[in-house]
Amino acid sequence: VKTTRLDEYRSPAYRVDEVRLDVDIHDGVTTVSSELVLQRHADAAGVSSMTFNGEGLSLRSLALDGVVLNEASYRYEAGLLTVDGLPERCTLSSVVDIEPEKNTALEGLYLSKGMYCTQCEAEGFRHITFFPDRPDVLSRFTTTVRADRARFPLLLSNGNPVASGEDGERHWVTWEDPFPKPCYLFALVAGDLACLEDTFNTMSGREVALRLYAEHRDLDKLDHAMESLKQAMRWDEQTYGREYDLDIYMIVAVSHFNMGAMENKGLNIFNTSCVLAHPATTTDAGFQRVESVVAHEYFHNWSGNRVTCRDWFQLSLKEGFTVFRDQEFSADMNSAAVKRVEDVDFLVNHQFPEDQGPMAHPVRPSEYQKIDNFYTLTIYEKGAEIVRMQYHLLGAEGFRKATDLYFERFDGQAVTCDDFVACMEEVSGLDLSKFKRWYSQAGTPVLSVTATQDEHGYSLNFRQQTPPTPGQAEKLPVVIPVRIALLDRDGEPVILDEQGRREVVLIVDQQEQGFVFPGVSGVTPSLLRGFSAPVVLQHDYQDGQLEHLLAHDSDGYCRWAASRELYFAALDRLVKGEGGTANVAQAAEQEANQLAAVLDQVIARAGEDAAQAALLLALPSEVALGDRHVPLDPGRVHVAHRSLRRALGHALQSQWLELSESLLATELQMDGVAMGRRQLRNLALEYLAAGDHPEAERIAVELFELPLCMSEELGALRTLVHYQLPGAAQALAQFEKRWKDEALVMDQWFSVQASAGGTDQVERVRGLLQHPAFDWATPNRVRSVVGAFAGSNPAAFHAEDGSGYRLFAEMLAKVDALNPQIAARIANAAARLPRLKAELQGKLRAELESVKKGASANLSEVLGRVLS
Ligand code: BAL
Ligand code: ZN
Repeated sequence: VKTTRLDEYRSPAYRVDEVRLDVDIHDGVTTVSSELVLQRHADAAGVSSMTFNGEGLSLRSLALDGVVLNEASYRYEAGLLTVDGLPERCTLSSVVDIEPEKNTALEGLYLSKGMYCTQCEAEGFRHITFFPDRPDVLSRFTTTVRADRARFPLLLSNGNPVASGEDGERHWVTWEDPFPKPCYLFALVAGDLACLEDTFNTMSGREVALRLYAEHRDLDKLDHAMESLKQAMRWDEQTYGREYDLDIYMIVAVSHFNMGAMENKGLNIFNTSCVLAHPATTTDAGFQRVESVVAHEYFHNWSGNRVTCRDWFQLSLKEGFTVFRDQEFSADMNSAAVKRVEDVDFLVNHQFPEDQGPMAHPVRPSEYQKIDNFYTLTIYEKGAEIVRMQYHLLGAEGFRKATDLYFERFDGQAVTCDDFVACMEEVSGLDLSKFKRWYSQAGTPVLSVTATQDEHGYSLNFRQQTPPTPGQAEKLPVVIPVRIALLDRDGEPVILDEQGRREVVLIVDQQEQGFVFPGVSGVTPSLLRGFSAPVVLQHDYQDGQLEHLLAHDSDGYCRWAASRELYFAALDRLVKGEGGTANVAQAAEQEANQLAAVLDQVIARAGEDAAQAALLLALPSEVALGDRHVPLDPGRVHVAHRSLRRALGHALQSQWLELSESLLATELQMDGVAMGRRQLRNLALEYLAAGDHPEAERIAVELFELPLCMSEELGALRTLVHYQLPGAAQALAQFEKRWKDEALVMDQWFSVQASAGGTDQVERVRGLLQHPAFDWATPNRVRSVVGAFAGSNPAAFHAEDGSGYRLFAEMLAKVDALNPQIAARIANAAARLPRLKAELQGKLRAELESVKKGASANLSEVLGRVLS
């Protein structure tokens, strides 16, 4: 497999100014005719040959300026068409046949439940026609789509419809996109879909038609996406001064989709899971996800489409920035403090492990084999944190000036992360050269802090170190903005400097650095407020300080981080403790009794913000606990986690019972407050069940029988199944009967079972694969079983006898044969291999090695790194 390297980047010899496509859809074979208007770049004088990507295309004819080319003047091999003898300006025409019906990899043009649709990012367009498939070739597209009129009444592509016609039983529509774009933003849809229509008046007074398409049966599930879209459009105008530029904005929901959604110019294509929402079928988390993904794809219209990436090494230029934008949007639409903690929770639980394992890579990688494998949490979430740090370094006003400059200067261009940072520097006068190490160095920096008190005052001393990662043994210090406050005995932040500030940002950019606060004493440090940098913070808190932070800190992140520290300290002791299970249970009781007082205070304040209370009261996940222990013994971690859950359930049982019953709503509300209350109640119910409370089953069954919404129904089902309460089997059967025709709900049904912890669960998961509704070719269904098993069921996945690994390997091979991208993504669950205890490492290694033998390039790259 070829490795692509950043330092080998060369600009293309020819531009493609115009693309005229004709896509003629017939059952079995689609014929794509294309005309590319090529123009040699001024700095490529003397070059007269050009290569075009093309994968699996059946070439029917090729012509240059209308003259058919014979086979002596071109070569098509190994996915590349090379044409020689090109003049400075010319038109290359080709006709190819493709077979979308056979496309199970879901890259390029494919069929999803009777509808034709496309996915071209990153390198899907080469499966449709010949093209220089790279993001720095920007072209104006005109696309004609032809298909049977009765079966495919709707024919869509990017831009505006400019002509249409009928031809017997067939019809055609021509679309013109006035904005030059890279081919990864090309999209096409042919289907029979229902449409929800609305309009949006932009800040300059233009009216934009908004059209959301889904299967007819799902028309009632589009309102939330439409509201979210309009809010996102307004927010981008108000926050970034960015206005939408076409007359139509379309979103199409499709069932078979590798990603969450795709920002194709004017024609977004969405996984149904990220656009459809209805209280009866969608959880509250699902509602929030729709809001953020709709916004994310919309924001790409500027951060990604109008200004795009020069090459795929710059992927975080658009993804990190756009994630930051969608996070801030969601924070503004909901509770900012809760949103920040949720985002940090996700980052530390998922991106940090990626950064600490064999898949670690910089936010701007320097090489890759398959770019699809680099749509990672590092590119997205860590990338967003890097943009967030720049936002805070410049301040809101400075950052806005810098983004204005960026959008204005690079509109219509394909640029780099350096170009983005250069705008930040130009506007602020800051020198960010050292800061840019965040882009090029992989690994999560560890920031150790010690506090000392002497006659000069209170001092904080920092030491930073970034651990080695594959291919990067040595690391330089990075620039770490550390936002801090020092809390007095009443929990009030003290004055820190002569300007009277009670919160300051310390810039730690040396390996070791100290800061003195004269005259300050008797304080508790509140560190990394707002999670001001993506680092692992280490500090030995004095007795009672974490409890003090949890009780008093005004910073939501620091309260949450204090709760994590307390839970992890207790859990770590249980994992490390000697003795058998009986002793663990006893030790867990003691730990729970210790924690009870401070958790009781959180519960007492739950009325202020139920969502925040739920975040503070939830134990860190079993997987997160495992990540703290090397060599990892997942069985031991499982017992420790389960024991503390049970002990906390028991120690606070009257509080959990009270929360389970008092938070019950009588009518459905879908606002943040109501969602927070449901989240807290579901958590309380789980604790109640964990503590074997006799009322747990009754409450869960009542809730399950008469739920107000899917969050209640699924919360009850999860409690019944995960705690193996007697009503579980009946509830599963009832749920299946109720929802068998709702694919997204059935995904949840599968996922609840595949993630039900317990070492005896491997056979149960194997059974799910035999269910008639299980389908290897549907990514959402595969994720709901294979993904949930490998990612959220550590006890079964790491079963001592290796049966979980065997099942995992079998599933990977099956998925890979159909859809390499999905297989490679799921394979990331094996990245903890080097941390496992020796017996398990050997078993997992053997299984992965056997899968690797016949693996696709995508899967092979991931397994190669894991096994290296
Ligand atoms: N560009 C791929 C999907 C997304 O990040 O929006
Ligand atoms: Zn994106």
